[in-house]
Amino acid sequence: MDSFTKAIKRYLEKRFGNSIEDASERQIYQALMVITRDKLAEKRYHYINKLKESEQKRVYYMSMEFLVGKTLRNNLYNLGIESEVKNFLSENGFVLDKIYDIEPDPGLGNGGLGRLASCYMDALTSQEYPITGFSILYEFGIFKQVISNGWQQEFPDNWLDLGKYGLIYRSDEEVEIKFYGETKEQWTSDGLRIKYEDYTPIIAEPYDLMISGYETDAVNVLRLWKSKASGGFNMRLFEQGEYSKSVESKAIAESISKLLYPADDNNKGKELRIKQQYFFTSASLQQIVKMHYKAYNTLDNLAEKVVIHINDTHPSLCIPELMRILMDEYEYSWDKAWEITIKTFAYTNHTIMAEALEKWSVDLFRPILPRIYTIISEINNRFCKWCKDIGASVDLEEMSIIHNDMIRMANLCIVSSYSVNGVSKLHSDILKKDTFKSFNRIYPGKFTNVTNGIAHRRWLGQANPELTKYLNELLEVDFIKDLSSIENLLEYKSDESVINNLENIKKIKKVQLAEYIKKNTGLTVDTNSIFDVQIKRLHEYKRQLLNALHIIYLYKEIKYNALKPYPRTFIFSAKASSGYVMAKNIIKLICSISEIIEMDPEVRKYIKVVFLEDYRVSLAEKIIPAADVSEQISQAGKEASGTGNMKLMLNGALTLGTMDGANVEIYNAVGKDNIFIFGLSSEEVSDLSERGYRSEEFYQNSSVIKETIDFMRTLDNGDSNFNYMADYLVSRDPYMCLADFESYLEQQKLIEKTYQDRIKWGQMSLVNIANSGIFSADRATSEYVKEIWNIKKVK
Ligand code: OAK
Repeated sequence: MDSFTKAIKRYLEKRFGNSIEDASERQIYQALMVITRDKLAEKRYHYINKLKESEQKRVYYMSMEFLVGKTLRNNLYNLGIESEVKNFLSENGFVLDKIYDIEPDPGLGNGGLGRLASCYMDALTSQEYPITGFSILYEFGIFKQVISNGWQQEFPDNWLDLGKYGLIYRSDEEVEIKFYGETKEQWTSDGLRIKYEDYTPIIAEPYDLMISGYETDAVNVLRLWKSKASGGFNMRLFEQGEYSKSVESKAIAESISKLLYPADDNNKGKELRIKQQYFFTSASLQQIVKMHYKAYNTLDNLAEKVVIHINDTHPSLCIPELMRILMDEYEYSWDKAWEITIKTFAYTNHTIMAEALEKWSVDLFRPILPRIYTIISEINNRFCKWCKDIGASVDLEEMSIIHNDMIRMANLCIVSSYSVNGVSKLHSDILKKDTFKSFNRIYPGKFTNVTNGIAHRRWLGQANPELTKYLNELLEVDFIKDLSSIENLLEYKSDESVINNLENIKKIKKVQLAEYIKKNTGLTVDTNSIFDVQIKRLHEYKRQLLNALHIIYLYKEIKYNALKPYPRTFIFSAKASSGYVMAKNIIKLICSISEIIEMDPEVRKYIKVVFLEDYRVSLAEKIIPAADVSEQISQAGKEASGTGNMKLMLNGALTLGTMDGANVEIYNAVGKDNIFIFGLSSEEVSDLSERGYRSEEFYQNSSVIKETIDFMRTLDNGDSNFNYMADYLVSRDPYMCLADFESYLEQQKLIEKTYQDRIKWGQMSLVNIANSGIFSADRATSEYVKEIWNIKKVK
C-alpha cells in the first residue's frame, strides 16, 4: 500500500508537476486510474506466465457487449486497498467517492446480456479461471438519455474522454481484417489455394482492460478492438486536390467501431452491424490462433486447449472465420477443420423473441464477406445432407441455416457448437421443447441450462457496504468470498433485533436514494413509503405498461373512491432503443403520470412516480439497495432469465413477478410465502395466443379494467398520450397486460397489506437475502466451468 500512495505522489509530480496538496480532483482521478491499471498489468504478467507454463485450457468469451460498469472502485475493492486509499486521500483533503464520480460508466452494452458478460468476467477472475473477453472498443457507448417534456432524447456518450486511462494500447498485436473483394481458387504447387483479390483491408487495434479478481493473484483481460484505416488517407487523391475523398476511406474504416447499436433484443439487417461482427470476431480469432500456434506449433490440439464461447449469436461469425483460417491459412482439409471447429465452440442463447433471432439476407451479406459466405453455405449443404443421410424425420424448413435467402445465425451456432445453453430453467426448456425442438431431437444432450448469476461483490459488497458490513459482523463468515454461506442468516429469522437492523439499513439506503432523486428530478419522496422499483430496458414484453396501469388505477381510487393507500413511491429507470416508438411512448406515459400526480396535493400524499433518466450500471447500484419491491412482471415465457431480479433479491427487495425466467427459480428458492406471484403461466400464454387473444374482451368483461382505462382517457390533455396508449391496450395489447391486470392488482394489494406488518415484511426480506446464494455468478460460472468448458484454475 505504501508503494501505491508513493506511486500516486510520483505520478502527480511527473505528469502534472504537482504535489498532492496542489492537485485537482481530475488529476487525482487520472493518477488513480493509471496506477491501478499498471498495478494490475504487473500482476497480470505473473498470472499469464503461470498460465503459459501450465499449458492449460483457456476460455475466450466473445461478446458484442460488455457492460463493465465503473472500474476504479471495483479494482480498489478487489485489491483490498479501498479503505487505505480512502484514508490517504482524506488526509490530503480529497473524498474518494467524489473521485469515483468522475469516472464515466463504460457503457459498452445495452442491458442484460452485456452486464452478464461482465459479471462473469469478474466472477471467473475472482475464482482464478483463465478467461479472456473479446469485444469492440466503441468510441460511443450506449447513448446518454435525457428526458425532455417526457420524451426520451439521445445524446452521444463520449466515454473515452475520461475512460481511456483504464486501457492499455497493444500496438504490437494489430491485425488486418479483409472485407469485400473476391476470392479465387488457385492451383499452386501445394495444391488448391484460396486467393483474395481487391479486398478492402481494415486494421484492428487492440486495447486491453484489466479485469481484477477479489483477493486473488489472477488478472484477466478484456480485449477491445478499435478499427482504423490501413494506410491512413489517400495521398494521390490528396495531391489532386480531392481533400474530402482522400480521407473518406479512413472515415469509413473508423466508423466500424464508432458506436454501439442501441437496439436490445431486436435485429435489423444493417451493413455496418455485419461489419462490426466480422471485424471483432476475425481480429479475435486471428489472435487466438496465432497465440496457440506459437505455444504449440500446431493447431491439431486447438479444441483441447481452447474453448470459444459465443454470447448469443452476435459473434457467430467466429465459426466460419475459424474454418477459413484453418483451411486457407493453415492448409487443413474441410473435414479436419470441421472436426476441430465443432469441438471448440459453445453457444449461449439469451432470447426467444423472434425479432431478436439474428438473420442476414444473403444479398447483403455475400458481397461484404464473400469467402465467409461460401463457408457458411458449405456448412449448410453438408448439414442438410447429413440430416437426410441419418434418415431423421427432420424439418429442414426449420433447421436449414440458409432459408429463403436468409442466413439464420442461431442455426449456424447450434450446428457448429458442442454445447448450447439457455439462461434459466424455464428458458432452456422452451428452447428444447419449442424454439429449437427439431435440433434437440437430432442432437440429444447438446442443449443444457445454466441459470444466470450476478457478481455479488459488486451488487452487494460495493453497492451496499452498510448491509455487507452488518452481515459480516452478524454471520462471522466471509460471504463475500463465498455467497452460499449467506444462508446462515436464516437462523435469525425470528430475531426481532436483526429484523430491525435490516430495516434500518434499508432506510439508510432509501434516504441516500431520496437525496439522489431530489438532486436529479427535484422531487421529494417519502422515505417511509414503499419503494417500488422497475428498472430495466424499456420493452413491451417487460410490461412497464402494466405497472403504469396499476398506478393509474390507484390514482383513480384515491381521487374518486377515497382510497387511502399506504404511501408508495414508484421508481422507474429505463432506456428505450432509439427507433422503438412504442417504448418511447411508454416512457412519455410514465412521465405524464408522474407530473399529474405531482400537481395533485390530494394524491401525491399517497403515491409518487419517479422516472430516473439515463439508466446505467452506476445508477442501478444506487437504486437496488433502496428497493422494497422488485417488479419482474414480464409476460410469462418472454424474459429469458432476468438478472435485476437477482440483484434486488440479494439486497432484500421482495419480488412481485410472473412465473417467468429466473423468477421461477427465485420462487423455488424462497418458497411461495416470500414472493408475490401473479398472472398467466407461459403455457397459458401460449394457449391463449393460439386461441386468439382479444384484449377488448378483457376490457368489456372486467369493470375494474374498463374503469381504469376509461379514467386513463380523461387524463389526456393534448400534450400527453393517454388516449393513444388506452387505444393501444384495448385494440392490441400484444403482451397481454389486460389479461394479467386483475391478478396483478390482487398481489399489489397483498403487498400493501404485508408491508405494514413490519416484522413479517422484514422476515420475508431476510429469507430473500439468505436464499440468494445460488444466484451468485460464482455458482453460474462454476457450472460453465464444469459442465461446458472443462477448465481448471491457474495455480
Ligand atoms: C440482447 C440482444 C439480443 C439478444 C438478447 C439480448 C439480451 O440482453 N437478453 C437478455 O439477456 C439476459 C442475460 O442472459 C437475460 O437475463 C434477459 O432475460 C435477456 O432478455
